[in-house]
Amino acid sequence: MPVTTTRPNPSAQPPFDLAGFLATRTETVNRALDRLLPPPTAKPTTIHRAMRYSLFARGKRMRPALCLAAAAACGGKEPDAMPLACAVECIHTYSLIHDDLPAMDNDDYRRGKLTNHKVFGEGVAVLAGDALLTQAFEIAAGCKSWPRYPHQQIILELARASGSLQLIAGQVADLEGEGKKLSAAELKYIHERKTSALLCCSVRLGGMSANCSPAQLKALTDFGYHVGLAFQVIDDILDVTQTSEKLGKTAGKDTKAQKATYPSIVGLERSRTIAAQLTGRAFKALKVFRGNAAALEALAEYLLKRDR
Ligand code: GRG
Repeated sequence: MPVTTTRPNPSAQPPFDLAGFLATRTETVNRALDRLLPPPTAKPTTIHRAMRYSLFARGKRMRPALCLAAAAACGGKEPDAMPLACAVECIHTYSLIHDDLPAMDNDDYRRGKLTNHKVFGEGVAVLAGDALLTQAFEIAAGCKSWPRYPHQQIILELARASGSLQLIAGQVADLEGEGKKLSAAELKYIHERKTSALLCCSVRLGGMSANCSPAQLKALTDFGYHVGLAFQVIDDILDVTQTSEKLGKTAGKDTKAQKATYPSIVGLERSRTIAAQLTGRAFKALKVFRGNAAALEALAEYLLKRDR
């Protein structure tokens, strides 16, 4: 069944070339990451090769894209947002490496390749994750400072989103929920932290890099929160509807691990409706940008309709 979206008046807006946006931004983000990370030849080479192995695999680069799109919506300059887009991608990649470890989800494939610990061993994979997390803060410390958002604010933003009350909290609740029957509210608690927090942080940082107004930051927070929740609902749906080849990671893992997901609690159709409703809430949050958030809108729609 096609998913209906509530994208505001799409025909009234000039079409946004999302494919072009994603292709060009993926390239510029990759180039920036390559510049910002120690080269693979830096000693000890094992750790730098391991960091780069996962970072430059087939990731969708959605968090950097959201960061850059949010900066554009606030009238910012892309080079100012770029280090923050890279910092978020480093944190995201760290979380994937650790999530795949035998002590966590114990997965063999990620981003279309063998997982980090399968190639480099568990010890180096833990350290590669740690190094990427630390790298994110080094990158953020080296970025520009903005009148409304000095470095302290930027570092705090990254630390809060990745800390024990958000990303880590979500992962802990996810681990503790395995094999248990969770309510929809408990599942939402996990999704808010495990997924939405970092997506929300991505758009907020994009806005901050444009020295956005408090009203714009509030709108981006609202947008990021809802897009983040929709993202995880879709992720859960794809886990049961797509192949491992398409996803680049093992499909059907949630069912196997007896994880509570939206499809397992409310069924596939209702899950699709919920994802569309959440995306609708995200679109509404963009009103304040008065038509200047075409990239964010297109990304939200794409994330709802994605197949990987
Ligand atoms: C501290 C030991 C330790 C572990 C922390 C925080 C954490 C491990 C894991 C985070 C949990 C996690 C992986 C959440 C899922 C979020 C999600 C849906 C990720 C997939 O994102 P995509 O589809 O991936 O954007 P790509 O590969 O395309 O970037």
